[in-house]
Amino acid sequence: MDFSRYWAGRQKQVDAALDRLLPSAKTRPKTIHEAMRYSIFAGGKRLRPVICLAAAETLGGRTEAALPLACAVECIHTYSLIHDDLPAMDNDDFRRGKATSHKVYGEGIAILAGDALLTIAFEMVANARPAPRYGTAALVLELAHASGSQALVAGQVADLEGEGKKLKLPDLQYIHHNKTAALITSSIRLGAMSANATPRELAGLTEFGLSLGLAFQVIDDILDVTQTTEQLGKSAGKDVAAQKATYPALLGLEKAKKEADRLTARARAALKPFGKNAQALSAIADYLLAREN
Ligand code: GRG
Repeated sequence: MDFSRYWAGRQKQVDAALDRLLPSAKTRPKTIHEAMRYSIFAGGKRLRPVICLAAAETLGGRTEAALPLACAVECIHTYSLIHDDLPAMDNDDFRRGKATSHKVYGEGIAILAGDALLTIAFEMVANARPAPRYGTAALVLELAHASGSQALVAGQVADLEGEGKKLKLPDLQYIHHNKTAALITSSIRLGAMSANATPRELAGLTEFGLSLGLAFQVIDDILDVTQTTEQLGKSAGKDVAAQKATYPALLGLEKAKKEADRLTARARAALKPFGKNAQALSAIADYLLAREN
């Protein structure tokens, strides 16, 4: 498959759907809608929505059915980045190659833009067409669990509280699992649910998502120490500066790279039962391992 073309095509579909589903920048109060759109369209990779669509495709589902769920996940992800960049958290000036939300709109509007993106994500899921096996409540619950205090928020709490402390590998794995892998896994599960996955199919794709999500964060930690700010579009070297526990810090760069390879291989192995239908998901796993930003 022509992977670059595949990815660009999916990004375009996601961008068009986000544009349709978000209030226009002229909608009153304009500032908040401008701020929501500023961060959403700042140039993210769209990994989570693209894997959501690819999971649906693996099971023969329709892209149109998965798109609102894909957009919802991107809204949650973008809210988490806006809040993570705030002075009270990671205090960053630069994200997706642009000034962070609070630098452009001020802290108050940045907090509210995050809140509004979090909220509209659930509106998108509630308005999505349910599948025979997965009603609206099941879809809402899936996203709520992945974004809540026992997943995404849990990871952020552990990350904040771990700064400057000597964390061990299991602590780091807990952070990665919750801060990163939970939402990535949920993106895949939502795509699979939109395609009316059987329990067995859902379990297989969940296994893929967990390994992919963990690999993604190990690679992110590696890129933080090997790439420049310009290459990343966000501040490089932040983890070392904040004395954060990361795979390179705990294991060294070489072992961290081996761990990323091992997790990616585990992710690909979980796709075996899906054969050729999982071609796109498999290519995504390879692309993420080789990525430079
Ligand atoms: C504030 C509740 C709350 C949570 C924040 C997501 C997060 C938790 C913090 C952001 C910083 C970080 C390193 C998160 C881990 C996940 C990650 C690597 C995010 C970056 O994802 P990409 O590379 O970003 O997909 P783009 O900009 O391409 O969408």
